[in-house]
Amino acid sequence: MKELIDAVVDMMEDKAYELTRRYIDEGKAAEEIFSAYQAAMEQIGQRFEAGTYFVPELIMAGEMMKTGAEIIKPFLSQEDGRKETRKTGKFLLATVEGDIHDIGKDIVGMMMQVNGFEVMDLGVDVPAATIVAEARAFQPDIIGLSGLLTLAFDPMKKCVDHLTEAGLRADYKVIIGGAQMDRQVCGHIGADAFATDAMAGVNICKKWMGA
Ligand code: B1M
Repeated sequence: MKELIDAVVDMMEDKAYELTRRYIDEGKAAEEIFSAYQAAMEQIGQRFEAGTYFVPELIMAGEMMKTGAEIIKPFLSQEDGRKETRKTGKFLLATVEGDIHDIGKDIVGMMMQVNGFEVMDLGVDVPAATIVAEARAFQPDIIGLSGLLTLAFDPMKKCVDHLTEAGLRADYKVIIGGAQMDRQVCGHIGADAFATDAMAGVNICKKWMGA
C-alpha cells in the first residue's frame, strides 16, 4: 500500500485513484485500501503541523479521501457480506458546531447503514440546539457526534448538557467520535462511549441495540 499512501501524501490525485481501482480489481480488501488513505491523512496532518503543508493541501487531501472512499464504498458493503435488511436501530449523526470535518463522519454514517441502521445525517457545524430538536423529531436510539478539533469538545458537551436540561438524556445513547477522543474526554463530555475509528463505533452501537 506504500505506493498509494505516497501518491495521496504527494497530492498525485490521478495516480491515487488509478491505484485504488487497480487494488480493487486485484481483489485487495477494501478495508486495507481504506486504511492506506487514513495513513496518508495522518502524514498530511503531520506535514501541516510541521508547516510544510498548508490549508490548500488539507482541502486537496479531503477531496482525495472523499473520492477514494466513493470508489471503495461499494466493495466495503459487499466484502462485509453482512448488509442487513432488518433495521438495527435509528442513528442521528452530526459534526458538532465549529467543526467542518466530515470525511470521518460520512464513513461512520456509511458503515452504520451497511450494518442496518437507519441514519439521519445533519451535516457539519451543527449547533447543539439543532441536534436536540432533530432528535425530538427523528427519535433515534443513538446520537452520534463527530469532531476532529479539540475545539469540538465543548460543543459536544453543550449538546449532552442540552439533552439533560431538556429531560431527554436518558432517552438516547450518545457516542462521540474522532481521532482525538479518549476516555477522559468522553467523561468530560458526558457521552456514553467514544470511538476513534468507524468500525469500533459501529460495534459499540450494535452492542447497545443487542444486534
Ligand atoms: Co483539518 N485538522 N483543519 N482539515 N484536518 C486536522 C483534524 C488536524 C489534526 C491536522 C493537524 O494539525 N495535524 C488539526 C486539528 C488539531 C486539533 O484540533 N487538535 C486540523 C486543523 C487545525 C484544521 C484547521 C483549524 C486548519 C486551519 O484552518 N488553520 C481547519 C478547521 C476547520 C473547521 O473545522 N472549523 C481545518 C480544515 C480542514 C479541511 C476543511 C481543509 C479538511 C477537511 C475536509 C473535510 O472533512 N471535508 C481538513 C483535513 C482533511 C484534515 C486532516 C488532514 C484529515 C482529516 C480526515 O479526513 N481524516 C486532519 C489530520 C488527521 O486527521 N490526521 C486534520 C480521515 C478520516 C477518515 O479520519 O476524520 O479521523 P477521521 O475519522 C475516523 C475516526 O476519527 C472515526 O471514524 C473515522 C473513520 O475511521 N470517527 C468516528 C470520526 N467521527 C466519528 C464519529 C463516531 C465514531 C467514530 O461516532 C459518532
